[in-house]
Amino acid sequence: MTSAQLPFQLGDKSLGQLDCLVDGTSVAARSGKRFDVVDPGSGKVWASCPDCSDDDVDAAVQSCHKTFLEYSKWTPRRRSQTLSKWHHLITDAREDLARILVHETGKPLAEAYGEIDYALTFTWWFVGEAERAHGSSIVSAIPGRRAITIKQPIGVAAALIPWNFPIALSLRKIAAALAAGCTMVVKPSPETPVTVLAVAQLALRAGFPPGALNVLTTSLDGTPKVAEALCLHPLVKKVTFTGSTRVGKIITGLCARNLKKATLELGGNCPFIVFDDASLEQTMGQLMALKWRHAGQACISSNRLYVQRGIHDRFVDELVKQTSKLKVGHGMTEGTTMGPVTTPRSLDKAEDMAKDALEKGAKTVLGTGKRMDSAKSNGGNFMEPTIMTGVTDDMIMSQDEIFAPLLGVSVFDSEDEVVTRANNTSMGLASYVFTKDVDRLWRMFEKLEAGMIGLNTGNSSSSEAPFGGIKESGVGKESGKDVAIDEFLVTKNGTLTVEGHW
Ligand SMILES: *[C@@H]1O[C@H](CO)[C@@H](O)[C@H](O)[C@H]1NC(C)=O
Ligand SMILES: *[C@@H]1O[C@H](CO)[C@@H](O)[C@H](O)[C@H]1NC(C)=O
Ligand SMILES: *[C@@H]1O[C@H](CO)[C@@H](O)[C@H](O)[C@H]1NC(C)=O
Ligand SMILES: CC(=O)N[C@H]1CO[C@H](CO)[C@@H](O)[C@@H]1O
Repeated sequence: MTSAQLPFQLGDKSLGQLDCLVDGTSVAARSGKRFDVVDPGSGKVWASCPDCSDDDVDAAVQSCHKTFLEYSKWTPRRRSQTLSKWHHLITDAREDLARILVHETGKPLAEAYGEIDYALTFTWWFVGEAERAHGSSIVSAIPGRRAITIKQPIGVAAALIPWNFPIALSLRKIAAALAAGCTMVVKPSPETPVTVLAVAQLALRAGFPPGALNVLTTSLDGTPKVAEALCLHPLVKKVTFTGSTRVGKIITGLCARNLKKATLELGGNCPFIVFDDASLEQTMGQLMALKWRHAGQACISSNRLYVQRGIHDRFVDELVKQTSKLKVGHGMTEGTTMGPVTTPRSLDKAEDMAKDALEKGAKTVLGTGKRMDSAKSNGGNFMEPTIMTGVTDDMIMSQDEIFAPLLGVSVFDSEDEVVTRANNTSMGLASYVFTKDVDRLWRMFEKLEAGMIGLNTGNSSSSEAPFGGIKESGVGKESGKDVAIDEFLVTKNGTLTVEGHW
């Protein structure tokens, strides 16, 4: 299939690139095999990409390594200027990228624009970071000794990108690596290869050298082998992964064999806590945007909703009222406010969770907890938003990430109780708390076990703030000053002996 046959028009046809990008050229898999890319909103195949295997990895890494030897010597200013060009080319391609994104992920067009705008905050951030990654000079405790640290790019990096925010999460990783002076092999998720190929094409056009950014696509079946070959390749010095905790542990194990540095952004199970004194209007606005965005498929989504008893009934009424206004449909259909889930696997999981909750005593107050029947779904992976009350901590939906338009409400009484319950998970990505009592807000900030705490907001991720979890939600940071670019740098310590008196 060529880009000429895409089911939508592209202003810039060269962005409909469907082959891998290695060393600045389009290449197929060595095996010649391809896999299908499916529109989650219609179930229709609309493109195909090379189904790479571990056989394809070495050439991509060697190309990155060869380019690294040159690119790492570019001045930070030149890297910064080229990143800035890339940023502007992506901005200009916003409409084309949004259309591709809708057909890969299923999200509504307005959300696709939202993701691109969010993604662009990262490219812009790393334009600035490139020139500000500095070492330091250190006065020693020992007479006549001085120490100086310098930071240098670590080498070829590999990035494994998920399907829920393919543009935002690829730009966040790629921009950091390129700013640091590293080159990178990217493996997009099998659901969303085309957006990643398009931004890589733009990087080449911006002036990054061939081999600075290589993209290998692969199917779901091919993914473990390609990921393993990237993690184990001796020339890959750094791995950055966003995905499930289960896979994150496998990646860590592979990297550990050669003590390779890894950044891991893993699962969530984030609590969203509403105290009696919260502003109903503010809290509801934030919850609606956070929970239903991309049909619940975000790692920082609200997974467990804890509402204090005094406000519980009013809160549920308002939540049901507002959620029932959502318009479920294809992401390109005018007026759609919630799309399908990206993969049919997500529907199976959500149905199992809803069934388990009902069996354990929860009540459905909106929706069915089941996929839409085929007469209505038109081939897409649709589920009407479903809300349940009486949800307890022993239900699967309280213990595992939901990643679907299913929301359970739990009631709580005291601050101590809700802290214990909120923290009682192996995860620690984000937590959200809503209250107008500033003392309590501060206490909750300190007590909740998560890497990111939303204080009267459900919208706390931004390029200037460090993004990353604690506990089993991950290791390392992906934005923010110094910390994110440091993930791609090594620090060297020079010690100097100074002789003579002055
Ligand atoms: C690094 O710098 C510190 C601080 O001056 C110094 O004490 C230490 O010996 C240095 N380490 C190496 C390995 O050079
Ligand atoms: C934590 O959760 C587990 C089930 O996941 C439960 O058995 C245990 O009682 C909970 N602990 C607290 C302190 O709530
Ligand atoms: C989060 O806040 C930013 C900045 O105000 C805004 O542009 C964006 O739309 C918000 N996102 C959501 C999901 O509410
Ligand atoms: C600060 C605080 O209260 N942390 C608690 C969070 O909850 C976990 C488990 O429920 C406790 O172990 C922590 O002490």
